[in-house]
Amino acid sequence: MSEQLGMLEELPLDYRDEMQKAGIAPLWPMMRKVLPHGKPDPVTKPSYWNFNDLRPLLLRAGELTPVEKAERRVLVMSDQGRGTGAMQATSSIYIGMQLLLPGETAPAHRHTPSAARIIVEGKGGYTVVDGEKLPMNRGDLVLTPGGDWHDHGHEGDEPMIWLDALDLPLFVYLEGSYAEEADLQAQRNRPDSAMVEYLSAGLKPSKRGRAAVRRYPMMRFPWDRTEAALREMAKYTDGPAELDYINPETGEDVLPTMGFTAMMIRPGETVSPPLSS
Ligand code: 1HN
Repeated sequence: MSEQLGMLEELPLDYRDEMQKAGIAPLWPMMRKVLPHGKPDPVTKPSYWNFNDLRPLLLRAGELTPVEKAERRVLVMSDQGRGTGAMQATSSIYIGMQLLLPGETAPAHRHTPSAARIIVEGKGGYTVVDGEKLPMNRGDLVLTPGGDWHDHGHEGDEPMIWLDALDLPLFVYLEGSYAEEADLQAQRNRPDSAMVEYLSAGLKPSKRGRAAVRRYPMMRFPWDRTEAALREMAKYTDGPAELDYINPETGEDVLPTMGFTAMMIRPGETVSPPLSS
């Protein structure tokens, strides 16, 4: 059944006026817009951003805008379906590239959206999440769950560049997006939990005599481990090797709104990952 639904113009003018005054609208002329027939009708377009184009622009932002004037020095990847200036890459996901120069700090704040970072370039950077100092090494996946205080620092001598992914558009849509600001956090004087409690896959601290488990117990997934695991798995796998990042206490995706998978594709291989929910 796909007959045409009635249009607004078919309704008498006085009726349309009365409806407008009453603050109401008929559903049927808009029905297919909010409920497309048979399949979704996304605004989001496949988009491509080239790091070699983006990198010099990001480094120039480092010269033009001191971090104190930016809070976070980021260039945002705009969905081509929404056009220039769009603060989102898809309906629900924001991604951007952030630059922190040697000696700089980005002040603490916390917000309702969650963030995850993938480190692209540089050494000596770190982020502090809820008092835990998380080193940023190339390829690491670093989490900042919604509501956790976080600030960034840089003890190295070359620019740090990383990719930020946030569920920000979702929170904007829900009208629940906001932040609070503070000074830099005190850092606990110990390595992060990836180096202590969750050093080895398949092992977690015993339940016996233990304080409550944190909701996000592991907030850094070191790339050296992920890469070693992918390479080993690829030896015995036809097609691409794929590993899901999980919360080691629950086995669930690392964040409620965002999951991450590392994939190794051999030269010449092509893959079309299926849509999943
Ligand atoms: C944010 O807090 C960070 O903490 C990066 O590094 C990017 C984009 C939008 C809103 C908050 C960060 C962000 C952000």
